[in-house]
Amino acid sequence: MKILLLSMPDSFEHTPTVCIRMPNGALASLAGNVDPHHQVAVADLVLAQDRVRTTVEELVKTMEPDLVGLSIMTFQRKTAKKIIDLLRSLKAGLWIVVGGYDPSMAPEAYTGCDIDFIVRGEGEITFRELLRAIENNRSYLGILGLSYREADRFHHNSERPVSSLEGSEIRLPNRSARVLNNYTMLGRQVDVVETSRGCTFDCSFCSIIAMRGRQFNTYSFDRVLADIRDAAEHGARAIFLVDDNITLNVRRFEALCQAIIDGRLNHLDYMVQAMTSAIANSGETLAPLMREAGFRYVFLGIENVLEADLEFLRAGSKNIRREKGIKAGNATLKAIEVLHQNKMYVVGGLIVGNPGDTRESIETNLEFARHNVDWPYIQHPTPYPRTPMTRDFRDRGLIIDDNPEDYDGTTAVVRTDHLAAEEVEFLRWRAERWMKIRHLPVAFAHNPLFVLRHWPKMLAHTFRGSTVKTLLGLEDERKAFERYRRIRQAEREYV
Ligand code: B12
Ligand code: SF4
Repeated sequence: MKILLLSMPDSFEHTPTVCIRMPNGALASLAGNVDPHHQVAVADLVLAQDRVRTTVEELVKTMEPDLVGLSIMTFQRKTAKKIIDLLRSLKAGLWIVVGGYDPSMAPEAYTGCDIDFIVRGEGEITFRELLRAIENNRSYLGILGLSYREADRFHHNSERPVSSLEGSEIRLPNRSARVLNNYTMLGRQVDVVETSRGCTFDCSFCSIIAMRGRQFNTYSFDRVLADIRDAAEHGARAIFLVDDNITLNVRRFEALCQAIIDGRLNHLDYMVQAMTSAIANSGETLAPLMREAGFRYVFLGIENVLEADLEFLRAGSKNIRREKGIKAGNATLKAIEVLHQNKMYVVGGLIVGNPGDTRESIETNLEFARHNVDWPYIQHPTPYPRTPMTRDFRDRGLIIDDNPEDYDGTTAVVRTDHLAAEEVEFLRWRAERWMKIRHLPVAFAHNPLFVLRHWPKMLAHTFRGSTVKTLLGLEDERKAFERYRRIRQAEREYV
């Protein structure tokens, strides 16, 4: 069969496509796990953000796929539906499959669309079995994790248990299937690699709990190194380890860093997500190894610097610092210190706009970010389907926006008990732009040609909505904020 796999073009505030265009790891993994006689093409539409319609038209015309698969996050739902309509208008008799976080967590949002299948949860095995069933005209009934159309309704098969990732059940991704190129992380070709899946914590805002249960599964180092080598052979000079929580097992992470060094793969730049507690409590041994292995940016899940907010986010325990095994306060400052001592940069993940938040509590977090993180990644709590947080916000009547396309993390869609959603967003927007430009010299030192060529566009993106008058303080910043919101709204029309 001829199979076309698409990821959605929608991007969000903190990953502007001028500097960050990441491949979707799911699609290459699916491509690597179908039976070898299929012809598969992977197209990340974030690489064609300004020409989505023509790109899809061209791909369908040249490839004439039998089946198209779409990978979708919640904030991409509206775009996905438009692409589904476009595909239907381009080719009759096409099978359309949706998968990823949104169809898995909210399949009911897709049963009314003109699609044939929903793959819920992990996709590799389900998708492989689905293709075999279609080819051989067999029943879909036994395929775990699959929902399929049956007469005028959808039948939902039982859930598929998560894979242990042991052995060779899940094969390496197929990066050669990618038909668009120009992935970048500040001018360096970037790729994504997984070393584990899942997490045993239960932060209230995170989709991973409902997606995989509180389980942590790991790939062997041989497989991980082979995957990194494959990414490098396909041109990558920067690797994002997309594990949900690689720091759950610090000793394993240390051994992995050592394996990267021994495997002479430490000439690449690495990025990773980490818990503050793991970095603070094991930093002395872990951080130097990370540095030697090539880690450059660490996304720290700080979430919030106030205890009451951490409690609401259920993120207290992953932010605890211990001394000789005894709780000794919040781990954040210590984690940042250790990373900085080892010459790594901190991408500070914070969530402001929680139910109890006041102007002062939000300002406290923004002030913290201003002084301590290298690149702010500040978001608002977003009620994604089936997260514990969503139930909480709904029960308290705090959700003010039900449009999934606004659920991009930097649009405030919930209010607090004390502040309107728009005010929360304004406070973040006003502070964050200035924090971001401080990182420009570091980016320049590492990738001078890229920054020289693109700094006007980078600044234009960061300050969109603002004019010289705004920057000189001759105009009320709220006017610029209004313009920014209108621009952001218009940007969401990708198709
Ligand atoms: C890496 C990552 C990123 C990276 C790279 C994104 C990319 N290009 O793929 C970056 C940092 C850029 C990013 C940004 C964002 N992300 Co993100 N990200 C992740 C993370 C950590 C891992 C995703 C991954 O690669 N997993 C490995 C692959 C193999 O697994 P997978 O994606 O789950 O795919 C499997 C199945 O879902 C299924 N599947 C997926 N697609 C398809 C398609 C078909 C056809 C089929 C059959 C099956 C299938 O099969 C796959 C293989 O088993 C997840 C998870 C987490 N715990 O935090 C969040 C996550 C996906 N991100 C999320 C969000 C919200 C975002 C942002 C909007 C904001 C944010 N929180 O940072 C932005 C927007 C991105 C953009 N396009 O601009 C949410 C999505 C929630 C939701 N309900 O939509 C997650 C779940 C985190 C969370 N908050 O819980 N993200
Ligand atoms: S520690 Fe990270 S991956 Fe684990 S539940 Fe919390 S946010 Fe999700």
